[in-house]
Amino acid sequence: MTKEFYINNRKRYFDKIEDNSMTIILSGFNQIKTNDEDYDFEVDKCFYYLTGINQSEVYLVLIKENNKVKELLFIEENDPVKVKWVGAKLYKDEASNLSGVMDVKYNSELVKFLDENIKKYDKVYLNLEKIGNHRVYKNNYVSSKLIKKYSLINVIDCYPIIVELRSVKTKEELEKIQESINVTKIGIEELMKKSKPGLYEYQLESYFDFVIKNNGQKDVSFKTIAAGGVNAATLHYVANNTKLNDNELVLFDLGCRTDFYISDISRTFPVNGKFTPRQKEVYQSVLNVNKKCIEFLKEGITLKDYNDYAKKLLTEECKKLGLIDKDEDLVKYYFHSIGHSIGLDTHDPCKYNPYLTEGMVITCEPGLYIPEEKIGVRIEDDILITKNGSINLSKDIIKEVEDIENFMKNK
Ligand SMILES: [Mn+2]
Repeated sequence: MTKEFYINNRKRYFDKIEDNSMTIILSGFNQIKTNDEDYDFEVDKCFYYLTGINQSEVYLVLIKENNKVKELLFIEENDPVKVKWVGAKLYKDEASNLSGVMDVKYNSELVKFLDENIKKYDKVYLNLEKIGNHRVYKNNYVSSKLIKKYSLINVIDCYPIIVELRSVKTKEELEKIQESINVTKIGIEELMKKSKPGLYEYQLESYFDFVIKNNGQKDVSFKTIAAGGVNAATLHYVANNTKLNDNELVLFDLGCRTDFYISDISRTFPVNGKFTPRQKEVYQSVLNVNKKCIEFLKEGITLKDYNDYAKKLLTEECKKLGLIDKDEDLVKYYFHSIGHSIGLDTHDPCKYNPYLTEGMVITCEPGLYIPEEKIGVRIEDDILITKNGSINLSKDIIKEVEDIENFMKNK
């Protein structure tokens, strides 16, 4: 993304907040993994959305005073010894070039700055995401400290405001998501080409990882689900350590991320390239629902409408498959929701906006899980909501029975 994207995001944020206010958002801290090793740093996505900076311990301070705006960044100063060991962190001009924030100071100046300024403003916006949750979450730590230290009373949570902005994607964001989907397509085709009985799930998974690493500065969206046979009946199976058998299906739920913009795709195919008659029946049922739900999506419906519609269709399919007689028994074979927003996060937050609006990207992921038959099928696409309907951004990733069988025969 260019810095104009982040400048514009801050402008949209400023339009939504109250005057005479200060906003403080942190990028996050490094987390110790063990001994002298850290976990990979994962930037706070609200911070990233406003700055484009992926680095720990960077603070964004936004001031809106008499409807004028002031933007500051506080970054760590480079230590020459650390530079020799792990490389340099951003210098001031680099932080400016990425974010478009011109006033960059060092973290050593932050406390003095806050001491002198924070009390001048009627309202202080802090990121209170997940406060009250049992997990200690990045910004909460800093927010709690600030509230205590400065006896802040008028604290407003900026998380819902940023989430509302994030849930509707711009043209640039859609391009990143599309790029992630396109690479995922290559990866899935590689899996279908390499699939054969006798491989372990993790061996097949590794061909996807290769495609991701080999396609530029990308990463997987989340831990890949590679589930053969009965394992596919566990929704978030990630052990991926079972041998793939002849005449079984394998379910992949995976994705790629480009500049943190993710794709989230599921495909299910026969390990040996040919569906059994029963597998084909179940697969076709899920595919019917997938296609009807994609057609159903458009601006103005709610996620509840969408979920109810999917359940109604899946209930009909389960009856046709001879799995259930009563509607309430659907839960035996389908127990998750039909879709979620995607973006900088795999489950991108959008709960503050009950109605789907143009520019949102929502997954469509019906599934049926029948452990007694060792069958689990999920088919997931990424769908752009428009005024009059929807656009399937992953329509080029094959999913028709005939196309899968032909592709795997000719691999
Ligand atoms: Mn999903």
